[in-house]
This record gives sequence, C-alpha cells and structure tokens, in this order.
Amino acid sequence: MANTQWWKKSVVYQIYPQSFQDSNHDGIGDLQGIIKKLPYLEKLGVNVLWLNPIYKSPQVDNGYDIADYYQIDKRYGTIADFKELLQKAHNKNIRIIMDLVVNHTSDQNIWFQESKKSRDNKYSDYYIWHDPKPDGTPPNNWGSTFTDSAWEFVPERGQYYLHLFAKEQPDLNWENPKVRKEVYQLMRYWLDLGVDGFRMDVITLLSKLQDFPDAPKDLPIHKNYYFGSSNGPREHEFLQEMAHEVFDDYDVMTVGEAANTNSDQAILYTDPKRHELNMLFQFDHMHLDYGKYGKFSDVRFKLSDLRNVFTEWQNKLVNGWNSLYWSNHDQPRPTTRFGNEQQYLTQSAKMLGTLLHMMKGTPYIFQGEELGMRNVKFNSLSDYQDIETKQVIQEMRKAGESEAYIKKVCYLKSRDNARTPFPWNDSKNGGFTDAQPWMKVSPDYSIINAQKELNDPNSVFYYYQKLISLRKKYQVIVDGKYQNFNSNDSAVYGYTRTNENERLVVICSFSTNKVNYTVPYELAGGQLLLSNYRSAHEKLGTHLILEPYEALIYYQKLTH
Ligand code: TEU
Ligand code: CA
Repeated sequence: MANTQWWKKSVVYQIYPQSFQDSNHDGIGDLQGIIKKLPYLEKLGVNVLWLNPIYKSPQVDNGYDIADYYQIDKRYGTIADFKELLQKAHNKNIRIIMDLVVNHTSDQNIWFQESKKSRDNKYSDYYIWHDPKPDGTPPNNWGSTFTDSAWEFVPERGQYYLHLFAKEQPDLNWENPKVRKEVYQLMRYWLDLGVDGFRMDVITLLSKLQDFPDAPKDLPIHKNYYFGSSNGPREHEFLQEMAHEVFDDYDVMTVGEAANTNSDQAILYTDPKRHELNMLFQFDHMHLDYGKYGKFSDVRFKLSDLRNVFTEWQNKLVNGWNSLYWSNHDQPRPTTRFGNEQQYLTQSAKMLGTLLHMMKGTPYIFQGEELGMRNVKFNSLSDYQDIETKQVIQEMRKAGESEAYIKKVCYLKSRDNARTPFPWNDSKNGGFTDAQPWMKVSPDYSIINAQKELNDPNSVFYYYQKLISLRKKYQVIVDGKYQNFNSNDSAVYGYTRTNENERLVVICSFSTNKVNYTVPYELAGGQLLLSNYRSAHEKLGTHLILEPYEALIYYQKLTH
C-alpha cells in the first residue's frame, strides 16, 4: 500500500470536545481531557482525529460561530495545550484535522463588528449586505436553518445581512477577494502549526447566486436557501483557488460537508484532476427517514433505499473518494436509527460497523459509536440544549403537534442524542466530570461505558478495533471494487470488494428474525475473517442461516 495516500488507508475518529473528557472540573470537556484519553484512541486503532470547532466562540451554535479564528476558546484550554495535543498525537502516529467554518462567522467576530458599523469601512464588504425592499422587508424570501428569514436588519447600515444559520452566524461574502485571502491565511496558520487537514463546514454553500432571487414558494422555508446557495456558480472556482493558495503546499486531507449535493456533483468536487477536495460528507443516506418536518420525523428507513444510496455513491466515485459515516454531532445514534436498540443493541451496532467499514472510502467513527451507544431518553423537552432542536420544538408546538409526538421525534432525531458526555465508566456522570456537566449525561452510562467494554472481549469496542485492524491488513478493503449482490433482498445487504488478487464477501442482516439465506454460487469458498456471532475460519458455503443482525466478512485469495 506504499503509494496509497495516507487518508485512503485511515480511519477517522470524531471528537466532540465539550463532551469528551473534562480535566479541570468545570463540567466541560477540554484539550487536556483529550490528551489524557489518547491511549484509549490508540488502543482503538484510529489514525486521525477530527475535532469539532475549538476556536474562540460565544457558543450560540456550539462553536460553529467563530469569534476569533486564531484563538482556542478558553473553555478548551490554551494554544499551548493544543500544541501539546498535536505533538502527543503525532508521537502515536495519530493525525489531527480541525473543523473549518468559513461560510459564516460569529456576529462577535471583529470582522462583523466592524462591518456592521457603516457601508464604507475596511470590512463593510466582508459580509452579504443588501438594501430592504421598498416596503422595508428583507431582500428575498430565503429562510435560514435555525430561524425563519435568513436576513437580519441592522439600523446603523440601514441594511439586511444574510445568515443561512442563526442570526448570530452572518455569512461571509466570498465574492470579496479580501475575505478569501483572510481565510487562506488562517488556514495556513493552523497548517503551519502542524494540523493535518480540515473538515470543512457547509463548504458547498460558499457561492451564492448574486442576484439573490426568491426561492420557489413551495420549498420548505428552513432550507429554501439551498436554491440560491448550494453548489453555486463560483463554488468550484473558489475551491480550486483554495487548493492552489493553500493545500498545494501541505500533505493534508480535506473533507467537505456537502448537504444537498448529489453524486454527480460530488464527482466534480472529488476528482483529483480537478484539484478541489479529497472527499465529501454526502447526505443521501441521512435523508431516507425524512417526514413532513424534514429530519424530525418518526419515519423508518427502508433497506432497499439504503442499499441504493450506498451502491450509487460507491459506484459513482471511481476517481474520487467516499467518506463513510453513520453519524456525527448533527445526527442521532445509528443503533437507534438503523439498528435495533432494544433487543439487539450490541449485535446491530457491530453489524452496522461491518457494513460501513468494509466499504470503499474513509470511515468516520463518531465518539461513542464504538461503544454502541443509542439515543438518549431525556425526561423533559427542556433538557434539550441544541439550537436546532429548540427551534423545531417551538415550530411543532405552533403547528399543534402533541407533546408526546414532539418528544418522540426529538428522541429519534435531535442532535443532542450525539452530544451527551462520553460515558467512561459507571461512576457519577459516567466519569466525564466530577462537576456539574454542561449537558446531561445519558442515563445509559451504567450499562454502556468504556471501562465495561474494555473488560469484555466481546464488546462493541473490540469489534470496532478488529474492523479497523482489518483495513490495515487487507489491501482489498482499501482499493477493492464494490459490487452488491442479492439486491432484491429486503432483509439482507450483501456486497463484494474485489481487486486483482483478493475478494471480500460482506453479508449483513437487518432482520430481527433468523433468515434463510442463499449465497450466489460463484461467491462461495472464502474464509470467515470476522462476525458478530460465529468464530473465524469457517468456510462460506452457498447456504446460511443468519442470526438476527448477523454480520459476516469472508476473505478469499483469487487464483488466476
Ligand atoms: O451543519 C450543516 C447542516 O447541513 C446542518 O444544517 C444540518 O442539516 C443539521 O445540523 C442537521 O440537523 C453544519 C454543522 O455540522 C452544524 O453543527 C452547524 O450547526 C452548521 O453547519 C452551521 O455551522
Ligand atoms: Ca474542562
């Protein structure tokens, strides 16, 4: 695998810093807490850490509102702590990528503080300002993710500014070359410190249609801005410029968050010849259980849809590269969403890990996924802290939905499901802090926690450890061509990965019952590498009786 780029052979672990480990008794996770847990991450075997934003921020959207790109927020520590983390991680051959949030800043950022003062200062064109319509209303009908209108009026300028997220998150004006220069400069600052790349927040939204037309009336208000701002006219130009100005000088990885981007558009972003990004977080599999309020619904995904989405992305990104994920800080826990959190929690956690980790691309593990965590049963809707969840609760109440229904969909979909403190052990607050945690700990911590799993050779943790180590050992997991089989099966997802010399056969059941399963004749013969039920070395025949949520990985050397 000598010539393969390092990020193609890597497994990334996502850390939500405020919820990972508190080291100084203030109830908030911090950089020293991450340093303390490096041996845990090393044991798991991950190669890269992605840290959610740790820059100075008023935390309106948990750090996605950056007040100063050159400072670490005090709650997490100091720049010295960050350098220490970087060095100690590098010593263990673990790389670190940061979150780059440059579609918008915080309204507390000095650029915005200056920009809003007048129409003719150094920073006046750093943001997107427009005059009101003659009747004083906003320039167009765009909504924002966390409020209704995406425009906020500022009396000093007599103008509105655009914010696709909260009003405290004004959008930067990427048309302004000075803004782009500022961004490239801050990127270089972190790369020069030794950072190994970036996860790039809502990166496909940078370029807006410059005539700012109204969105069609029938689009849902909170995302109708996609119409005028996703994959916009100068998007690729901006990213190519960024690659030229920044990435060309460093050996780094880039992954762009790309909501509302289809696989054909993804080819353009990730084709190495075009020189833009290494990979994207696509959202198609996150949309399979949307309902009338979008994400906040109790619809259950269908296996056929999931298979179609993965197969499409696996097949489309031939020159480009996939990122593989079940969840992150914006999504609920995969065991609840795609598995079975009641009867088959650990089995389905392992099955989901198998399905994802044997695909082609770079797998991402969101903290706690390696323990098989599930969604969080809060007692009250007032326990939710997240700005998006609060907004949705309000909206559903206005629409007359019952409290029981609202509770149900928040349980199923709130971003807070991912954001509760990490359960390290079964002591108070799961060993996350000995102070009052910034957010309630999931009541599950007494049954699901790291210490317990580290003492149990059959735990989800050790299963993930094996999945990660397989990727390091078998080239076919990195480069093999993907093909799915038995594609009409409503309970079982099977696929192969094949290169010149090797073949992997992966079989994953999504059924709560035993399943009689016929393996295509030509795939028989491989040897079992890993399963969540049986022991290794078994040979693959043409008929299997699969246990509930069983996962199987068979390996075969091909003879020519
Ligand atoms: O998320 C962008 C994004 O697409 C979200 O609107 C997503 O649809 C939503 O969270 C799903 O529930 C990124 C960050 O990951 C998120 O945490 C931030 O709130 C957002 O950008 C603004 O920076
Ligand atoms: Ca702390």
